[in-house]
Amino acid sequence: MTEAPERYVGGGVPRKEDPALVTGRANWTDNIKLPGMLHMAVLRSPFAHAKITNLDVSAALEQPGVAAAFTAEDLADDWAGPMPCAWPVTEDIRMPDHWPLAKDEVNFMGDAVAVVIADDRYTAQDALEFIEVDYEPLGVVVDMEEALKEGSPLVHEDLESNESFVWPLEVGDVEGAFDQADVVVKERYIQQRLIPNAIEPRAVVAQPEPTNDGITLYTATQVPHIVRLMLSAGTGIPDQRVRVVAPDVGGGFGSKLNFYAEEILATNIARRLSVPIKWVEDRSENYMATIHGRDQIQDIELAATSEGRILGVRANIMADMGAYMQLVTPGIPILGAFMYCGVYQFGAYSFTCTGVFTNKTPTDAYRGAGRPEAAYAIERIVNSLARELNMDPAEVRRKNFYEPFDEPTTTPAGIQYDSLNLPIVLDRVLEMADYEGLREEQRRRREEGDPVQLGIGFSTYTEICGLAPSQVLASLRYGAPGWESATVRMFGSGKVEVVTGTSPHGQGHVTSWSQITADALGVTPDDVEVIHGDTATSPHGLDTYGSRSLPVGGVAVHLAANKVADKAKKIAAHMLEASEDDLEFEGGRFSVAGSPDQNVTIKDVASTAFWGTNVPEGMEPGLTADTFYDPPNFVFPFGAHICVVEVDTETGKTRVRDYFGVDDCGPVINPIIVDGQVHGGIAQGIAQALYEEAIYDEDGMLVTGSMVDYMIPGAPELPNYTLDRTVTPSPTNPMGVKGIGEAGTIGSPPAVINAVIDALEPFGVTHIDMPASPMRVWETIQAAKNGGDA
Ligand code: MCN
Repeated sequence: MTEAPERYVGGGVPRKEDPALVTGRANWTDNIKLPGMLHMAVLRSPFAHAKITNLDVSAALEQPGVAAAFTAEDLADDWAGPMPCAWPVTEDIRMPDHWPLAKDEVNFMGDAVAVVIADDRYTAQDALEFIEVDYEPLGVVVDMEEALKEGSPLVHEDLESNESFVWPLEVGDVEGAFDQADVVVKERYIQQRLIPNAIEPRAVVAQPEPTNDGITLYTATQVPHIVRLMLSAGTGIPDQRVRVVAPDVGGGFGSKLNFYAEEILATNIARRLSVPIKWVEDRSENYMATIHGRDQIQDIELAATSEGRILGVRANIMADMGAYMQLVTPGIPILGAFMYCGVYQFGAYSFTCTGVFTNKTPTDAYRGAGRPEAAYAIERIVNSLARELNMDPAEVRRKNFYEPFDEPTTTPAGIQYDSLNLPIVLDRVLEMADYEGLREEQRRRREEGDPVQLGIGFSTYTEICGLAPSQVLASLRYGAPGWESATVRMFGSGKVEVVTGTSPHGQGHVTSWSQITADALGVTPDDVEVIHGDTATSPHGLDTYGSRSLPVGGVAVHLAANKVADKAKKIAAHMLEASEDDLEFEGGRFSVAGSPDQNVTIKDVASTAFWGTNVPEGMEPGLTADTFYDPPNFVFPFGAHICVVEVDTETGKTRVRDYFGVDDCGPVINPIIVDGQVHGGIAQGIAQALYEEAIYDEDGMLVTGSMVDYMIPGAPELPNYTLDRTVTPSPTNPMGVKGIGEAGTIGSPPAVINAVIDALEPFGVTHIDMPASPMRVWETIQAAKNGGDA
């Protein structure tokens, strides 16, 4: 393979995406205006669980400007079956039928009941008021433990239980490990429910194609290729006539890794009425009807020796599915199944996950998806072990770390980590934070009885990302392969077009893929155009989630670009009448070793390949290469974080004073982008730890239904991060790269909560749940002062 010296990879190339974004020239789905386009509004259930005893849209139809209105019954023949769940994690999983519009019964507040189509959005929205619906309320269950009790209301009567599945994993002699242990620590953690808040809510424009009975769907999605598959299966339109376009997408954080009812409804109605249909979610619909994240109860036990060596871990998880399965709902906790052993080497591990239905919005992927939960549980309980043994939390971690390795190494959960070097990240973060100095300050403030106490919290994490190998995904019953595809084309001008199957929505793939291609072909990033997010121009792809884009899709670009460089070298050798082996390639120029005057640029070669006049005999003209890349393993970024908080013990308010992180995602393509990903990721983790929580009342009403009640932190709540990196290449892929898109969100919540608990140690506090809001912290302090009673 031709390897050009790297010029742009690793450099801080400014994001090519940003000028359009910051000057308002981005092309959001809501900017799309098509001739004859009508607008859709969705009537949603105000009840968490009810029978629909009467539904009549006729008065809505009489409103001026209203073109149509539909119920589930009206559209019954337009869609092949219930909405798909692509990850039925066990063979005997219970899954309810989930229709784009509820049939006879609604199962959560926000469930779609009927739609109105009108000339404009406001008319459609107003006409919803004229739809007559009678509901007969049914019993509601919002709490997972209640849901599993005998006699509890059933979310779906026909399933005969609120238990969806039980997914077990056991490796090694777990009983034996716990029998032998000197110390057993047992704790329960609550992963509160979270609401993803992408800046751009969901939006859809469906455009029927009268000439071939096909459909074009513009949708604010992370997964246009997966949406194409689903639309084709549900409508029966052959997939080559289904075009799905993800225009500029304003964030997703997992919530747009899905296939939603509104995508189906807009498609079906556009085909029925033969006009384009637009639907744009408003923020309160977003809170009710786009998926939620987390919502788990974690019972975790850890067995150790009196010296602090871990012998075994048992994790029993309950995961709230909400009322239905969305695209990968049941698989989300299973993504964490292999990660509750964290960065520690020991012999015995068991994990069980019970999936539970409740009358709430369905859960699904939210940044980290399964891995933040696992990292939180193990990083909290390791801290508790340190407390139990009166050891320093850094030392107990170090004692159980893997020795550094750079070849695949089997973990207690039976998978293989690719490469880890934990001591260097821990040493570096301790040094950056001046750990000794912090402990000294803490001692002093404790002695002085300072009402504002200092807390220092650790997290040493790894995570599983780069979601691929197709065979492994299939063995986990995941409903999609894991490869990624790329095409690299060099035109006669020497300019380059890269077609990628990834679908960026904030991650800067255009810049990163341009850097990778520029280095392989000796051009500049500005010479490279990256095409993505449109199944017509980028037909093969499996999209963006699970921090897979660089370790799978970026590697595919690298491989395709190098194939092009290899062909260019053959043509250059022919042009120079030299042997290929004697050619050197530097700065976009092929020259004969020892005779630098004999040279051609890759642009000359591109022109020659285009004209087809001087290519080696038997070689096709043109400079194009395709790649499908399916890696042999996942990748495992890792890191060590220290969070420093000040907790006002009189008001309960926590301030994150400093945040130190050393992360390792292998070689970095673009440090500006990686810093941005880590910053955003940590912010989202701090948000979970201290601020955000979706709350339902006992009737299943979403109490935190807007940004007024759902506390999203802003810049004033967040510290300046002090970050560094180490570079431990992955043996999984030829670039050695690991993903970074979720690492910050995975590493940070336990660091923050461990810091809050550390600050409250003088009060004897050993536990607090997320979010550690001022009220919760204050109540915890009062309870500790009263000997445990709140
Ligand atoms: N990168 C790099 N060097 C590395 C690793 C990554 O330069 N060693 C760069 C990549 O080239 C790419 C970016 O970092 O430009 C992220 O790459 P990767 O880690 O492969 O993650 P993905 O692109 O697959 O992004 C998915 C990830 C996920 S799962 C969520 S959720 C998330 C996240 O990205 N949602 C985001 N980051 C987000 N950022 C924004 N702005 N908006 C979202 O919705």
